[in-house]
Amino acid sequence: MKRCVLAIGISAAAAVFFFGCTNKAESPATQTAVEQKIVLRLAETHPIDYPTTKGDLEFARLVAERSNGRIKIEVYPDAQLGQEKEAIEQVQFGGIDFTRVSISPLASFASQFDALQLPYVFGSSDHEWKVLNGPIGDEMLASLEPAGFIGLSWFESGARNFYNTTHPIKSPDDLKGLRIRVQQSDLMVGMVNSLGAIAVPMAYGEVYSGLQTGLIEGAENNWPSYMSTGHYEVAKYYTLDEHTRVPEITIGSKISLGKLSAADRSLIMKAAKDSMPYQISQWSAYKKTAEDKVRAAGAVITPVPDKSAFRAAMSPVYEKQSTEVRELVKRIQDME
Ligand code: GTR
Repeated sequence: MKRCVLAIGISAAAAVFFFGCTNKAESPATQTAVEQKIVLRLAETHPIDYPTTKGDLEFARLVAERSNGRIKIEVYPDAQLGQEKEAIEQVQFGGIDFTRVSISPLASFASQFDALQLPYVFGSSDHEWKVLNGPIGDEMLASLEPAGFIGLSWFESGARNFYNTTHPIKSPDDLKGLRIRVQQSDLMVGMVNSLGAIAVPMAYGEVYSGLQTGLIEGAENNWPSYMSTGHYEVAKYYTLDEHTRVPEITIGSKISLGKLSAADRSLIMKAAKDSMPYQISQWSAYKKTAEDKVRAAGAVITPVPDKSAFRAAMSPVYEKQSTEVRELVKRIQDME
């Protein structure tokens, strides 16, 4: 008797679509898979036109092209699969296969990542990329495995700046007493508290309403995020203190990727790396558009030509770091 089976399973590892017609009389060895397609999901917090999402789509395009359409990565933008911390947890448990996140919330799962988000640890974008593209970057990606992640690639994130609803911030003293939203990271809480402000860890998607309702008075982010979230509409004082350059990262689930063949895994890992130049190329144009839009909307931009007062005020954060992080910081600083 001939029997057709359509099995669509979203396994913990991957959504695998398998269509096969089998004859009950046949031995398993003669059963043939008509088509086997692997569908994997990637969670992204930003909108579809944001540079990181474009990088994700490039990653997916390369994987599809190089597997002749056999492996499909579905990109879910706009935090459709959850906010960053939840997306990371899902990846850890294999419920989502990949996510592109800031390393800031990831550091709660792998504390060595704090070395990359300390204030002013990178002197410039060139310094940051020298570190990420060198042995430290490779070691950091590999170091995620014990936590259940496969570190895949780095994306550009620019520098983060403080903004608020009430007044221009010209010196660290101007931040005192302000409730400032930070990413869900202990280091970020410590950094903002060291300025005499009150750190409020909160998911990215809640910041706009937080600013609007007065739950918080400020936050901090790069030009592209300040613009794409519309935060500039409700918090118009933006200070160019450039306190951090927090890399963006794409991670895969060790559980999901562990279920693929070694060849498919390396195809995916190479495609992720190869998507980096495209994302970086998208960044500068988007950043310029963001800056123009924010300025045209009447935001008050405060330049900080001498950042030493901000640097000094945030330096106590370094003292709280573990030996592992301090050693990494030393190596990072030696590369400047
Ligand atoms: C952005 C980053 C996001 C998210 C956000 C935040 O710059 O690209 O992934 O981490 O910051 O502040 O939560």
